Amino acid sequence: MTDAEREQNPDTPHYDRPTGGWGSLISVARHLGEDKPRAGVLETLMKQNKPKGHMCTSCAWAKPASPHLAEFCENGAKATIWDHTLLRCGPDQLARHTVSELRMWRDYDLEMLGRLTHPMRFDAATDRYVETTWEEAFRAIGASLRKLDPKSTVFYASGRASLETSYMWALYARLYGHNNLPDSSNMCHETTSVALKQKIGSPVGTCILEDFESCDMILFFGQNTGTNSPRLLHPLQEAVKRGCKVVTFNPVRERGLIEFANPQSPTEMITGRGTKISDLYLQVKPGGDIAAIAGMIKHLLHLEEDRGGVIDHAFVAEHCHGFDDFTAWARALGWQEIEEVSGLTRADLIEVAEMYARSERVIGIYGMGLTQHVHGSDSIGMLVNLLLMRGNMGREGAGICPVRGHSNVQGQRTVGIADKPELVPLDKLAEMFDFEPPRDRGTTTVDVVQGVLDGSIKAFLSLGGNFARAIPDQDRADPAWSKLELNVQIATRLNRSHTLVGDNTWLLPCLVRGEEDVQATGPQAVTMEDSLSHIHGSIGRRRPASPHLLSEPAIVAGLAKATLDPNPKVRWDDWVGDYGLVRDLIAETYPDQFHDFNDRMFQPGGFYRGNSARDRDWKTETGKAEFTTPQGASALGIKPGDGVYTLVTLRSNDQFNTTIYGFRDRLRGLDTDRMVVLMAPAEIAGAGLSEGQTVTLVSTYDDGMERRLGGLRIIAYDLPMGCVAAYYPEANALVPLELHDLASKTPAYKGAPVRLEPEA
Ligand SMILES: Nc1nc2c(c(=O)[nH]1)N[C@H]1C(S)=C(S)[C@@H](COP(=O)(O)OP(=O)(O)OC[C@H]3O[C@@H](n4cnc5c(=O)[nH]c(N)nc54)[C@H](O)[C@@H]3O)O[C@H]1N2
Ligand SMILES: Nc1nc2c(c(=O)[nH]1)N[C@H]1C(S)=C(S)[C@@H](COP(=O)(O)OP(=O)(O)OC[C@H]3O[C@@H](n4cnc5c(=O)[nH]c(N)nc54)[C@H](O)[C@@H]3O)O[C@H]1N2
Ligand SMILES: [Mo]
Repeated sequence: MTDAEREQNPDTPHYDRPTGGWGSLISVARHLGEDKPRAGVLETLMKQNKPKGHMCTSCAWAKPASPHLAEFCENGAKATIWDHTLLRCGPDQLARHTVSELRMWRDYDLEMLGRLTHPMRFDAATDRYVETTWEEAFRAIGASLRKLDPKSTVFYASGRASLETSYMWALYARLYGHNNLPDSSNMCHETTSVALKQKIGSPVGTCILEDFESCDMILFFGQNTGTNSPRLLHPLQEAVKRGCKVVTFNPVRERGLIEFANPQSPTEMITGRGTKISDLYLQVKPGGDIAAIAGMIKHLLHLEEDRGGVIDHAFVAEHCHGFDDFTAWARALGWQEIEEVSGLTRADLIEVAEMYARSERVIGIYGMGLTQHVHGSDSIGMLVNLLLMRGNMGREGAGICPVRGHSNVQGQRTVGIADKPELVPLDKLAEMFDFEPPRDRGTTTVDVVQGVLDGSIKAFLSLGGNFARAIPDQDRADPAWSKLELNVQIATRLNRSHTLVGDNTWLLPCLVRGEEDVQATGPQAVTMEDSLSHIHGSIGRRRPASPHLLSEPAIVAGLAKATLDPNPKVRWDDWVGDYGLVRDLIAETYPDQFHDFNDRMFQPGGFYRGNSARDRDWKTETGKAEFTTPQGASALGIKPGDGVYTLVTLRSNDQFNTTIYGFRDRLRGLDTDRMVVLMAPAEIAGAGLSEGQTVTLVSTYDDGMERRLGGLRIIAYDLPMGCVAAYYPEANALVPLELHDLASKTPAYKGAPVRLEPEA
């Protein structure tokens, strides 16, 4: 077994203390100082992720039934501090800057203006945002939508809005007449929704928190736990202490998967020593996961022939389809190709395969490292293949566990925000609300950008998020936004999408989840679904940042009433007065999963809405779990070579998507202005470049379009050969829109081909 610690190239930047520990406490304390939170934020934090408290607005990881004293992590704390800042961005502040000027600002500086306080509209004459009233905004937006063809409009949602808001948003779109309901998932885990549905008949992961108590091996693919879902480190640490083996596949040596010190363990805090997480850390090349898993599978097939007892034949025979075709493919694939594409050695892959063969209950965890590739669906299919071979699906302590992003992104799909009408009970909606829902397919993120570029999309309404900054090819898309006939942004802080204005642009500020939401029947609660399909109630208790804010349900209702003809079955005002009525509608629409919703919403640990694949009920085309054969050994659309590198876009430890909290990527030992490109030392030397030199990255995607990003400083970093890494969203101009997962259209943010041009 290799010692994960010793493998780190000591000459490149890294962090050698455990994740968590004092480092995370100090970082939280610093943000408490720098980000100007309002008094009482610590009290709010202590209630976070606990029954009758508010659910964190950062990641979607599960909230346990018996929470820790502080059930929040460093990044959850940053998100809360960010939400409850003292800084304010209202008409007075925005009168000082033209929108053209704001468009040049960094993401960090835009959000640092503070919480949006008033509804505003863009005034082209002065090139500024100016105050408006809610009545005027709803009236004008409704009137614009009434003039447009519904099919030419898009209702985007970022994965933060509650189940109640999301249900209303999707219903509003369908009553108006379209399924153009992309959400942030279309840039994220849509690969999961499509691939898992096809392969195991359920679009979400099969694991629940208890599985972490009995698994004996965890395989981690492309998910950066220490930064993006730190509370998962707790069950992980407990599993490791029980003797569970962990193997990580990731091009970057992410500290959270190497060592973790629990800030709530006095011993670990005093000794400064944490728990080693990964037994084996394999720096797979970007896009090399299909090959890596294929190598393991080849060895498993070999072991089966050699000594038997490796493949769960009974399970495969009873529950699966496609085994022979897939194993024929794996047998035919040569080790040379496997080693080349994965960048890993046959010996290492055999070692993991042996560990896997010895393990009885295995969980496969993954994140954006698998989903954001041209053949991302194939990578997920390979992980499913590996798990199915030994019956590690639909059994306690085993299964597949995609770690979702936004705190309610999974739930948004569950309650109807879907561009794919077949996933929504349209007949039921038709009956409940007495209308004919649209049945045609809606738009994905990629379709939306194409539609904005070619002019077929005329209106864009955004329920949160920062779409224009999160998408691929943003330099190409930027100028097109101003041509929209209507642009509506429901938001909490100013961001780049709000600066790409047209004549009819509206900025509608809303409450955050931690704020008190009082409606006609009193204070309201909302709900969300975590990554493990558990539903939680959430109550905000803080005074709103401004008296002019409305809740998201109230904004959706205000827009809908102004857009649609009255319908006695659609009672927007009643629903806003009592969100419990919206939960009743959700329960009526999805009775199997949401029955007795209002009674169950505060169940400790959340209530489980179930998963057919977990029960080995395969809702696929064949009625069985599918072994699938990938299209090739690499997940990349374009292979590196001859001065062409695979660009991986990364999140730092100091950001939540396009919200940049600061500039320290502590867990990677980096403290930069983010305009950097990371490269293996040997790669820098081989290309005749030197550390500290400034370069331009140029896309080599061959479609006649120019894509460049200059001013990037080279940093030597412990990475595999053939790839470079830069930060998201700064590097998004280099990701071609057309380069996306073939099955789901999730952009290939982890696999864009680039070359380097030295700057003078
Ligand atoms: N603090 C914080 N928390 C967050 C977020 C945030 O920005 N900040 N974002 C939220 C959202 S919306 C999401 S979707 C999740 C994202 O969380 P993750 O799924 O962790 O996403 P990333 O950080 O983009 O990348 C994951 C990892 O993939 C690795 N990787 C890149 N290419 C490959 C590859 O080809 N193969 C393998 N095996 N690994 C690869 C990268 O090195 C990185 O460690 O986190 C959520 N939580
Ligand atoms: N290159 C590259 N690009 C990527 C990725 C990548 O890994 N690499 N990851 C992709 C992924 S996984 C995702 S999920 C997308 C993220 O895409 P989005 O979800 O669209 O973007 P966010 O950055 O999360 O949105 C931040 C904004 O949301 C608003 N906001 C915050 N809280 C609330 C709230 O409670 N209500 C409302 N209405 N608004 C709120 C604020 O105004 C804030 O500026 O980006 C994708 N883009
Ligand atoms: Mo995401």
